[in-house]
Amino acid sequence: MINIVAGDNNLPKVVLTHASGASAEVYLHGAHVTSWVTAAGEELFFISRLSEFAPHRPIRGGIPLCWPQFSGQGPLPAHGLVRLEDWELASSETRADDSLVATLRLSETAATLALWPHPFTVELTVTLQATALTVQFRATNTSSDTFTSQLAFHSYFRVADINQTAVRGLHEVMYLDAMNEMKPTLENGAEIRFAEEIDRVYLKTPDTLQIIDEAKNRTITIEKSEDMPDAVIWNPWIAKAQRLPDYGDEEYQQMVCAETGRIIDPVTLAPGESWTGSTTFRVCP
Ligand code: TA6
Repeated sequence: MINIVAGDNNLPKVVLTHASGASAEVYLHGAHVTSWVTAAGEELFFISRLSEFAPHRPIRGGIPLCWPQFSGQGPLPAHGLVRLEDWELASSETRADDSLVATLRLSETAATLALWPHPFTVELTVTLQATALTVQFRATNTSSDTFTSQLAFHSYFRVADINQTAVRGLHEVMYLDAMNEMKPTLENGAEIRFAEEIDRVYLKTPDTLQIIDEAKNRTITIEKSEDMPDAVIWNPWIAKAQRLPDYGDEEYQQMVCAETGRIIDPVTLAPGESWTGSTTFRVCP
């Protein structure tokens, strides 16, 4: 079942409820996925208890969409424009295999044109199955000029205890270390564990990453299915957590960002051209 209901601060959200009991929620604000719940009722995404749900403000947690710019890698607001705008629900359907599909759409607005003078249409398609969630982003250049853009799904996963959490799949992959002036560095660990702020952009990564939540005996597998060469691993740890106004001081203990995207080699689109990137998340158990 797919319907639109009033969410936090009365912002509209699309609720997908799968026949298995699994569910997901995506706010029209920013086409922001804020929840993915297992059939057993376990929430898999992190949302800060201090997150704003307000016009032109980002939601802290879930899957912020970073487009056309990642982080501060350009002149636009951090992580670009589209997570700050109100999208529309373009279509929704229940497929023969019981998967639920909702597509949200946004075209340029006065606010985006004021900062980035390019007409565009972007779509986010969310597909919910019993033990998987897929997000697919499609950008189309509807202008008469060429433009270049980055895309990242800035996914915040909930974990029981960051001290019992590991990320696997990035062994011997090069990363740019945001904690060391973006210095190119080789990942020499078979897994990444956390004891300080980690903020790394991994380049040309394998198509599958895993988050191991040892305390919950749970694995989330991240499959980068279409043109998503890069991955970002981030935990703010203590000092940065205390500096973020929409993030609880202690919340670094219950989350890890494992992001996927096209960051280092941005996409250049000629007029009329489109680009698509997608990622599938699977949970076990
Ligand atoms: O993806 C990691 C990162 O770029 C970090 O540097 C940190 O700034 C994080 O994103 C959160 O960004 P935000 O603008 O949502 O506070």
